[in-house]
Amino acid sequence: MSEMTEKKSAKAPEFSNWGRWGENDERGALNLITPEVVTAALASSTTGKVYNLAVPIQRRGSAPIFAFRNPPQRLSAQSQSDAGSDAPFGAPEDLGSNEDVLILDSHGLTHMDALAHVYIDGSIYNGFSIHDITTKRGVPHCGIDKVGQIVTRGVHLDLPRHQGVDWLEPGTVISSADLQACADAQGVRVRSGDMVMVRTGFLEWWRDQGKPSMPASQPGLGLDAVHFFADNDVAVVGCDNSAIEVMPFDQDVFLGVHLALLRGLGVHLIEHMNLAQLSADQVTECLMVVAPLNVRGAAGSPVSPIAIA
Ligand code: UVW
Repeated sequence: MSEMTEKKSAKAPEFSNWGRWGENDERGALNLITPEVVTAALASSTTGKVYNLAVPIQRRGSAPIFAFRNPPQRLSAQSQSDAGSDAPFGAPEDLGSNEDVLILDSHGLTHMDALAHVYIDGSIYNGFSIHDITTKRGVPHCGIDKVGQIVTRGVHLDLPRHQGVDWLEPGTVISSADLQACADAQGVRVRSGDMVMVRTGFLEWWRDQGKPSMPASQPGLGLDAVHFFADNDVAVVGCDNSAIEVMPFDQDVFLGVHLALLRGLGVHLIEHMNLAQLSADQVTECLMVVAPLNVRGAAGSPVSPIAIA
């Protein structure tokens, strides 16, 4: 399987890190996480309490799933019902094993979007052509396999707590000023290479509503919020809602925030983060560790982001 490197003369978008780390760069703002950023991030862990920010992987009830995606399935591949099957190979009759087959959409529950996730005008981040991409091979450029492992400082911007509400109402558009006001109130200054996690309270609202199928309206980032991440050189953005950005889309720009962050700035995204425990414990800064599955050619991966407060 040859790796084509076809590149079209795509026009760089308004928000752009294209070329900043070289014309062949496929990792985008992850380049901001230098060894100095990693060692400085270690100091943001003060209590040693560890949080798993993923929702459970189960068919229903963890988070809403878009209708064009499938709920995850765990099927038993082997169980006590197969007991004795290894006896012909010398295994004792009462010895067996339990194993599963997992069928997971890469972008279902808590997941990371690779930079190849969204395209427009024939290209993804850094101008790589979408014509390299095939269903059999997947994405040869900017896939989740280019991420590796992420260790950096996490900044949790808890908007509902800052605004004195349980959650932001569906359709609330979050601006740069909202993010800055929350950071100021929390006494935290966002630094280059940070992972910023924005809590909207959406998952708590969704549970309170009796877990409806994908609500058409959710609070989330508006187009203006992109300035906050660009100005602060943020490496990764996470959110507890389904698409990072507000739904319906801000100013009717379809996937506008996805395009600006992933395609323009090369900022990876994590959706459906479970931020409730960080909120309960009022954690605003922590050490973050995220390792997506190293799936060659995938445009995203389920993740279990680990926060160490
Ligand atoms: C969409 O693209 C709507 O979804 P996600 O970014 O959650 O994978």
